[in-house]
Amino acid sequence: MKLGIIGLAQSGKTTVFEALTRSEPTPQRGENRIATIRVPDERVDILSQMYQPKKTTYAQVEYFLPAHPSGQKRDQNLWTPVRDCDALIHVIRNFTEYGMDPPNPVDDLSSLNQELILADLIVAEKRMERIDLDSRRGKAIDAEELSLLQQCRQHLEGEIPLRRFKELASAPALRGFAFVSAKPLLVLVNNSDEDAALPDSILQSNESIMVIRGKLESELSRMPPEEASDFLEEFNIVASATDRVIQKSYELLGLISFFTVGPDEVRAWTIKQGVAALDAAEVIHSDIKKGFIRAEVLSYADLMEAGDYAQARKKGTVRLEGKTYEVKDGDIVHFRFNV
Ligand SMILES: Nc1nc2c(ncn2[C@@H]2O[C@H](COP(=O)(O)OP(=O)(O)O)[C@@H](O)[C@H]2O)c(=O)[nH]1
Ligand SMILES: [Mg+2]
Repeated sequence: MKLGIIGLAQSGKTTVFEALTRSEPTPQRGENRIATIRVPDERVDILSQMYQPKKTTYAQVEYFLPAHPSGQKRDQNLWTPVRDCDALIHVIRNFTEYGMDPPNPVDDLSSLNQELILADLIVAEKRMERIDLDSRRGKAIDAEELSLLQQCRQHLEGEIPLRRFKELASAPALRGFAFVSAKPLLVLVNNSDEDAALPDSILQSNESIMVIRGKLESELSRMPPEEASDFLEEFNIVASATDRVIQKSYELLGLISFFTVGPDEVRAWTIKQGVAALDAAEVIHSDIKKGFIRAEVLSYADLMEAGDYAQARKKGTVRLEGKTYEVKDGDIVHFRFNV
């Protein structure tokens, strides 16, 4: 999962990136920054204690901070760096700083949304012009593509981001355009240190919204945990910014984790909710999908209740499932396959 950080200049993108990835400030400016961090998951910790494997592998998420502050000028190439991201994180300034205008989260949200919409509109219209030209030259055209693009244009002209239209946003025929307003969006309202609340004004928007205190949380993320814990209490922070943002991103993208366990490795795998066992197998290896026989499944909760795998088996909570079984969050899966 790759998450791209966007927002107006001085909104705190760099600060938030450093908080989320626990990275040190860098003196370089104008360079892309990318950091891969593990998805914290207590279940993986506990499974690892239980199995004492040679290796423990957490799921991973990539945060990407493009070099050029996005959302500044009307240029269709503005968003090129984030076109391959799975979702976007929009950082909005909600702190006061000497020499800056008072924060206006609602305006900032809407102006960035407009930039996303405009960029998509340009892409859609260009493509439609091309199709029109082809058709006038007697070339065959893809009627489905054209119809989808017309729908996009209609929504975009109405200033509605494509992410509001789930089916359209994920239509395979449109995938190549990588529409930026179609990407899932998480809005991070960047508050001042003392302020833990979401501004009322922004609650009416249809977005997925969270508060972050970027500056405070980037400082906390660099402290040794013992030292940080006092501050967490003092500032009433229940979970680190990293944990909260990852959790919300999983929700937003409809992602879940399943686990494989054994003496060699305990590992978390990330899949979309609703994925069948056969496709979950492919995430591990294409051979497992090809030779799929059955999946032996035990839920994490049942394992915890039973105490260990053998007990769970005795209690009958270990199940054999077929190709179409929908893998659930927290499933511990052993694939049986032929190669
Ligand atoms: N008070 C306060 N200042 C912040 C916060 N986040 C960022 N800043 C300050 O705002 C300025 C711009 O932040 P920066 O992360 O460079 O913004 P960017 O231009 O979006 O990358 C810097 O002086 C930061 O120290 C915050 O949460 N609270
Ligand atoms: Mg910056």
